Amino acid sequence: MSKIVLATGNQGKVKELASLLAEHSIEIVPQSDFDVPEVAETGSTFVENAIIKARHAAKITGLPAIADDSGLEVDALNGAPGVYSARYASDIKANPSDDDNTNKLLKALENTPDNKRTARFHCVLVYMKHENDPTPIICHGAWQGCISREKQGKQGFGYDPVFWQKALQMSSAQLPRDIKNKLSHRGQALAKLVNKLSVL
Ligand code: ITT
Repeated sequence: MSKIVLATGNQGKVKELASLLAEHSIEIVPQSDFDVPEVAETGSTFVENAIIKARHAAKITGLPAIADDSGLEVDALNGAPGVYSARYASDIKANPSDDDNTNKLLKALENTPDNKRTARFHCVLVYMKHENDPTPIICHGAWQGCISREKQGKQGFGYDPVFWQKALQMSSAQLPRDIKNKLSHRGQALAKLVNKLSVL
């Protein structure tokens, strides 16, 4: 299989996807190697945004591309922050950090009881052979958890410090990396994608 460009500027995603793909004979090049600029994520679904990012990277590099659009769905917030997960606290601060977003989430759930703090991460991965690929491969993974009251753990990125795994009594920022990669929304979506790519 030829080189594939990884259409993300998020280093947390690059690390996880690269370590998962290293087990397969798929050669991935991060889009930063080609100076691919950011593209506006104007879709209202993970699927639309992942297609926008994959198409953009494929157009600029001339290579097949894989994009990841992901986010956190919190039941007590009617599904927010959802597709806006990376920009959740942008009403408070321009270009919010992971910490800004997580603090806003903890505040929004301040009065939510423990049994109503259920949430899940979603990840949609899209593979496009070229910018005009009419049949992108689309794979979805979801990972169930709940939102803790405090941040715990230093690994991972985004909302990992508050994404609590009850069965393991750990946040996803405390899980060993290989365990997160096995369980996570991204790990699940990537396992499906690798399977589909292997039959191309
Ligand atoms: P790219 O668009 O460049 O890929 P991004 O961070 O803007 O990077 P998204 O629009 O897909 O990506 O937003 C995903 C956000 O969802 C991410 O910034 C985190 O806040 C959150 N998120 C997704 N997967 C996560 C994970 O495994 N752990 C923690 N937070 C995660």
